[in-house]
Amino acid sequence: HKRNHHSVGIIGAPFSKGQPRDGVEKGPDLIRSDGLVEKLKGQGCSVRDYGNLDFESVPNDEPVGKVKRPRAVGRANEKLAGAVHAIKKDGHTCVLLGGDHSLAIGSILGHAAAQKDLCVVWVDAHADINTPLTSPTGNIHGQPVSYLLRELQSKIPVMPGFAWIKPCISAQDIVYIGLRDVDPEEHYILKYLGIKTFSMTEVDHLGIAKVMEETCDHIFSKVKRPIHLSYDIDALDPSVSPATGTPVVGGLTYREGIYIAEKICQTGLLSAVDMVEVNPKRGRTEDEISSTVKAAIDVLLACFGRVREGNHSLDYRMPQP
Ligand code: EXY
Ligand code: MN
Ligand code: MN
Ligand code: MN
Repeated sequence: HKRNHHSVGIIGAPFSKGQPRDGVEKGPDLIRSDGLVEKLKGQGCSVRDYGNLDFESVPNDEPVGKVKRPRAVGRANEKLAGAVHAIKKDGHTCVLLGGDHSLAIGSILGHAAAQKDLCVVWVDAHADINTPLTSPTGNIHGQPVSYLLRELQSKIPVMPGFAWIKPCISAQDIVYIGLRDVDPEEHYILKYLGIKTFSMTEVDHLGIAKVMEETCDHIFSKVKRPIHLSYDIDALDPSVSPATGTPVVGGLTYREGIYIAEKICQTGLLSAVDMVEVNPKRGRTEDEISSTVKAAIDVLLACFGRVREGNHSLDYRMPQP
């Protein structure tokens, strides 16, 4: 089976300053401690764990307009972009363990630096496409897509820590799945740019199988290209993954969440994955934390060849009586 011959490079980013809630920086170690590396190896992947990035604190990181902690977020992402670029140069599919979703800035820019013509599948309850000027909260985890899109470049003010950022994707290169909490300004941007979105309404209407078919039709409309999967655990319903900073009712079921990852894996074009917003401090019980971590790990395992029908090795022979 070629299917499971994935070479995976894991980078942890224990970073939380793209949003105000403590605990999301514990995501990488929590996901590792539940056996991610061992489980990936157990399903036939080769895995290199590049460890965690270490982010220096940034003094005097005053807001710029509404935007909170721009210098810390900018620098953390610059560092992450370098790490992701290096992991791609080493030939791996890159797995970013977050941390909050502001990290998609560095993850996608680092990926794009190594890999021309990538496309993005953004799985999230939220669109994360506010500009610094439309953001209702100033939290950068609600803004990463705005920095990445060429079409929005003229709407982005100059900010300290962000000078290195050059947009690397166009509006037609991103598809959203799972949306159900979109700000009015974000909705305007999505419509104005004609971005392909599958909100929970489309998931209900079409079913997840058709959503994935149409997602692939959209991203591969011209040519097959590498995929960056940016997976916010809050895309799943809070009954599955409650331990996250901004849970929203009415989300993807566990099965829909896994199906997305299985289908992306089947394309053979998965080139990088972000798994973000797992926050143990937002779980009210141990069960809420472990259910969230398990969902995150199961999505990642499905990204790298795990299938629910089960599998067996080619040289298996039944025991003779
Ligand atoms: N749209 C809101 C904002 O911009 O602050 C909420 C964003 C939540 C973002 C979460 C991580 O996906
Ligand atoms: Mn997000
Ligand atoms: Mn979200
Ligand atoms: Mn197999």
